[in-house]
Amino acid sequence: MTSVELRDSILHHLKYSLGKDAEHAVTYDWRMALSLAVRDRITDPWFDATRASYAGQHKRVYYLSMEFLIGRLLQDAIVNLGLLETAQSAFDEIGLPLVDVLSNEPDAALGNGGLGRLAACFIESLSSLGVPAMGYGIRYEHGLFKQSFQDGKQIEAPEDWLQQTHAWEFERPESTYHIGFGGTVTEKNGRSIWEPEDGLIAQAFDTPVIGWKGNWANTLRLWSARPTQIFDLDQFNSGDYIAASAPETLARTISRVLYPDDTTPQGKELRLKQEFFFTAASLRDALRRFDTEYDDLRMLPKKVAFQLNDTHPAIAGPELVRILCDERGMKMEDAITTARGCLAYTNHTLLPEALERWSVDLMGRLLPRHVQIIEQIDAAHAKEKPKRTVTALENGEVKMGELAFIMGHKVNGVSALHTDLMKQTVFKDLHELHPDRIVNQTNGVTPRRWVLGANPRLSGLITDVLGDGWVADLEQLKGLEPHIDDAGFLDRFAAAKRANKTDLVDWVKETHDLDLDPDAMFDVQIKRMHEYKRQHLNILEAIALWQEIRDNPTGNWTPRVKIFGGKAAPGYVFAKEIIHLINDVAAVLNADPVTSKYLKVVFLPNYNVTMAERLIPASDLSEQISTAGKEASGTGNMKFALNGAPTIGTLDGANVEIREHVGAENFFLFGMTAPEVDERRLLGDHAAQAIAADPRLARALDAVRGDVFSTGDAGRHAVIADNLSTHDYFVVCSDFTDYWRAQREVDAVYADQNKWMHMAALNTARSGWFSSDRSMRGYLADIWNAGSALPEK
Ligand code: NBG
Repeated sequence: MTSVELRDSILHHLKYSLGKDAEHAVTYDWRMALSLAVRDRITDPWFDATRASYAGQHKRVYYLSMEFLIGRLLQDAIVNLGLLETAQSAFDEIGLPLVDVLSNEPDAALGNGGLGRLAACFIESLSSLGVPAMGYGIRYEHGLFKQSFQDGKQIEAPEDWLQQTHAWEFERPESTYHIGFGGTVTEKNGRSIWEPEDGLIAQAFDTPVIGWKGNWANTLRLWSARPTQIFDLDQFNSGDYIAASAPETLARTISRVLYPDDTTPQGKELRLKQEFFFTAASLRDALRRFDTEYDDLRMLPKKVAFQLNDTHPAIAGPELVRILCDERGMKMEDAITTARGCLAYTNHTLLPEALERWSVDLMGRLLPRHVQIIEQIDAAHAKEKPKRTVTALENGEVKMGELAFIMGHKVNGVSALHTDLMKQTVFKDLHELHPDRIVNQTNGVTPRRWVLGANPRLSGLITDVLGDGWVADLEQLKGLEPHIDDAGFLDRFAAAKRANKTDLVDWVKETHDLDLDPDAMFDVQIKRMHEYKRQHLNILEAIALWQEIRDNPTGNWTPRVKIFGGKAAPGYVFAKEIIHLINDVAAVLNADPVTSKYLKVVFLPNYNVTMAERLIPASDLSEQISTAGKEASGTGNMKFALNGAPTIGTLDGANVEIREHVGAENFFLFGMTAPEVDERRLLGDHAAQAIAADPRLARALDAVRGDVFSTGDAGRHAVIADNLSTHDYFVVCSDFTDYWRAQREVDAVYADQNKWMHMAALNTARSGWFSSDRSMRGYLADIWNAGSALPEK
């Protein structure tokens, strides 16, 4: 497509789809027109992919996920279609900067963090690999809340991405399913029949997801809830307008908002309803498709794979059994075996408090038949493993992790360490019963969005050296290694980083009126706020460093800016305290005339996918400092490494594998290992001991406890100091001293820019394994037994 053709298509949509005259069009109109013009280019490959999937009778992969943190879609689509330069020229002619048009798009935050972003990367990789696949989720009207700060405290406001028309989706009024809740189960001719009492309609909205080079597109199908009955006309006519629209309001609540929590469960009725709502609709939809092609249900495991992204869709097990058995007449045991052949489960956390459990009372009220089926699943499992069994139903609760494990033919962890720990801890007993069921699939990230799209400068350099094959085969980045010492390579690498930093500095100035020095090291921690991620360890180190610079202002300090970004779940009080502390520390440090040229702290509000795309390419140092054993994998860690930011981190999650790939000498390791953490906790007074042994830590904690960062409001941050000095579950104090040591090593290396850039470039060259294409190939081979439908090249 030429830029003239693209321009004409944009103008056509502006006029005929949006009804706008170019003269009066605002940025929103141009963005919509461009999106529609680009969407037109996706439609043919999308139809072709659908046809090819049917024609080849390929096995289909269905990725069921409560969250798809897709962010903005326009630039990604343009990049994958190879239309970036074309779009640039088209808008040069129109006379509007393309960046302004692209940044007009709302960031679709239909997820909380890593789990949702992973789903988005996977669906893009499946398209890039040409695998017949579909993502199923919920079309939340309101995604993750918007965060702002008032006096340093987090304020939440509703997110409203659907206030504007969503340019990418196709509404499917004809693709609807009735989803029932409650009611009774009756027996008829030996069959159980569930007769739900209430119900609502799940309606599909489809977003095409185009893969690299536009060869294949899959569908992200999101369900929206609507009532079976719009409103009660009698009530309306009698004047009771509110009661008249009650059923509608109630039904729509199901897809109204995303639960704003990641690693804590909800235990709320609405949440269970959301889970069943999208899972049931997705299964029915997939079975409808299967029925158009095959008439033998025993073929199901050969033709259909359902991947359960965490336990949120784990009700898929009993629901599929119910459909096969009650509705399609399969024998219960066959139904269980057939369902298991299709289902697999990914676990994303070991935090015990995060594993979903539902009371049998609640589940029985909403899904009476499913509770019966879970009992039968347990019974069948006990029969299969008579010596010692593990059940999903226990002490009046349904344990969704166990249920997903028992009903999955494979269960996977998301990094090597996490998978090992799964075997040793949460699923120890089940693993002993089914030693072949747990497999590892280390997470990955899509290079299209996270390198090519987000970091055009670095990408340009890589392509100059290697050609563009690396985009589809990221391990080719290894080919950079022999060039790192070529004349000019490191200079160009450093220049790209420096230019990215300058862009960030300009943006921070413009949006937050803060002055940052692009020559300072940009030390970045961006992720959800959680005690196990230990943003408080990072800020304590900043405080200690500040105190030390004040003691010795003429010392040889390496200038640093500590950048934070991340949201705290609205109900997570302690995480909000940490935000407050970081903001208060920032205010004091940034105003210090003596130290601020060496050390600044910035907390950027409303961290989201778009902000990550801006920050990661401009980062020097990646903070991955969770308590060992707690971060299942991490995926931000991979994005930083790929973009040439070495990690300071613990042996946790995928950090372990990143360090193996980039080399121990290119990774700043500190802290206890997972077994050491467990052992350390056995010492009742580990925090007190650590504080007694490190005067720097003691002094930093005193400053937190005292008035230094409290602007007269004495004791404001005492909760944090007290927590850390007493039980300190996440062993912040015990890891502090080694963290400090590693940070000084970082300073020393950074002071030698040549050495630093060498290390940074090696991080890029050696991180190609962390592509989500590699992850998807692993799932295809080890879990789904499926493959690409594209002809081999
Ligand atoms: C998160 C983990 C991360 C991991 C992502 C994706 C949940 C429940 N888990 O470490 O905390 O990278 O999942 O696997 O959100």
